Amino acid sequence: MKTDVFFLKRQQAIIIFLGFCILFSCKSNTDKEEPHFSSKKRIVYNTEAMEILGPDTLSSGWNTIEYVNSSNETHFIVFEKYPEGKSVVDTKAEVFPVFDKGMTLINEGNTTAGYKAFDSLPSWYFDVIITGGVGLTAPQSSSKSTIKLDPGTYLLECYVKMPNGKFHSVMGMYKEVVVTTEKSLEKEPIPTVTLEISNEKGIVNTGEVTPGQHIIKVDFLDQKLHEHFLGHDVHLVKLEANARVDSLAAWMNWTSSTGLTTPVPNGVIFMGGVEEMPSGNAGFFYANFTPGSYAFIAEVPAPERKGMLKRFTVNNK
Ligand SMILES: [Cu+2]
Repeated sequence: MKTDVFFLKRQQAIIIFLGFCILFSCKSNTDKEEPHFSSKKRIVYNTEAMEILGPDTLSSGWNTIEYVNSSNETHFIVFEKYPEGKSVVDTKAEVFPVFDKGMTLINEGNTTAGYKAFDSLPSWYFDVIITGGVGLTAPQSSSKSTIKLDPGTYLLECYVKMPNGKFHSVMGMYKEVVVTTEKSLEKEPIPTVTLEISNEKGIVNTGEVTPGQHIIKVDFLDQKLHEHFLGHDVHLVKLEANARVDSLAAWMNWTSSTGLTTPVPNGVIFMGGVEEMPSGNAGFFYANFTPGSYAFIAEVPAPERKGMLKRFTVNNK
């Protein structure tokens, strides 16, 4: 168990690092109505080129994060909580060089030596915890998620890949954010649809999706390391007539040369979701449904085999 946890942390560290090595661009766009919240404060992060722009600090507790993707790429924002006293400064000094060396070896085909290089990572880096975030969001659109944050220092990033294979985070799509001890005014949202995600049953939808606005809760009944060294999450996609679900499923694996690389598969429009969080936690996201074909899907290898690709249809009332 301990080994698994260590391995998971290491792989998370790898992913996080990939988001940092070099520099580039990501984005988002504007939003819709601000319904169902007690909070008066609107929290918006956006992307104009290949970066994350927005508040440097957030209150602790429930936060509704709106992601405005003004770019021509699909992006997400994942929140990674740093151990106390550590920040992106420490990452640049102690982590980036190690990942740079390891990834270079792996990219050269020397996988064993590459993973061996990660043994030089500082011990604190294995305490980074992925704590949710806003799911994949199509170009020129926006999405919104509500997540619970503890005080601390966080790294926000997107590791979708550019057509040339470079991670967005490596190109500059990351941001350090401090969550203060000041409590947010927000309350936990009341969902209209609840999804459960687990290794045993995949994604299970316990509510009917009807046309109109919905608040979707994602209950993480468990969490585990998948083949791509990360845990599971939930994204919403709209499937147009020309969409191929097998292409979408294959795309959700960043370790393949074409996986998680833009452009996204034809006919697939990402509408947000909730990024990975530890077992026992829950997050919320918001979507306005029109009649059509959709799917809930996790960003993991072989999501259909794991029950983590659930198609559904929204019918006219
Ligand atoms: Cu991105």
